[in-house]
Amino acid sequence: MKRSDNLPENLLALTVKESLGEEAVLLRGFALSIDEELLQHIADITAETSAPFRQMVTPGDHTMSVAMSNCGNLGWVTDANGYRYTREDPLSGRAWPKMPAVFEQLANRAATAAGFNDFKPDACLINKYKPGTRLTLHQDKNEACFSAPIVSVSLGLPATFLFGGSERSHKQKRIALLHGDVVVWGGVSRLNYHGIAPLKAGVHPLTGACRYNLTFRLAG
Ligand code: MD6
Ligand code: FE
Repeated sequence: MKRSDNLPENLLALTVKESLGEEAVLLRGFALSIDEELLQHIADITAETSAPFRQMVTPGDHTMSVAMSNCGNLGWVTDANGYRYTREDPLSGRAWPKMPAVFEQLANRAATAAGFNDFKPDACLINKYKPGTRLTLHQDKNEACFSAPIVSVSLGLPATFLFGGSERSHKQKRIALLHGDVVVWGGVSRLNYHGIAPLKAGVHPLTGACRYNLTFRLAG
């Protein structure tokens, strides 16, 4: 039996919620019971013959330090033409890999635990961080509608999450995100600025010298 066969019970029973602000919560260890299954899916999706990790280029011609891929009906991309969602992977010209059922179920359960019912993501951005890589402060605003929450899953090396307010200048909280943690935010916090501080060196027993992040969104 795969561990996701008892996903709802596993996930809901173990929830410890920490508030990060209005309508923003950290579910400590929420994905821990299915960590290996999630990592196997990430490996399959990002295999050389599927949708491999790549460092995308911003419209300002800056190569992102974080490597990215996607699964689901829509995938987030950036290039000289801007930030947007596409149905096809620009590297292969094919549709992005299908979102595994266990990903969708995890995102839906986490959203429910955070107070957002009926979340059905159509996009899953997969981020890979090596030591020293970072994600500068940004808002997630390329989605067609901001009424759905965002669900973000951390795997592997720990990271420091920077969580600010509705303006870039607002003071940021610094939150340690550990293997298996899930962050959910929406509502009044949906457009808050956030980022990831440069990843510290380390080795995780399941991922080696890296951190993965899955970000689920309703993009289209
Ligand atoms: C990361 N996450 O955790 C990057 N965005 O690697 C994000 O940019 C993010 O965690 C929106 C909501 C949650 C997130
Ligand atoms: Fe983001």
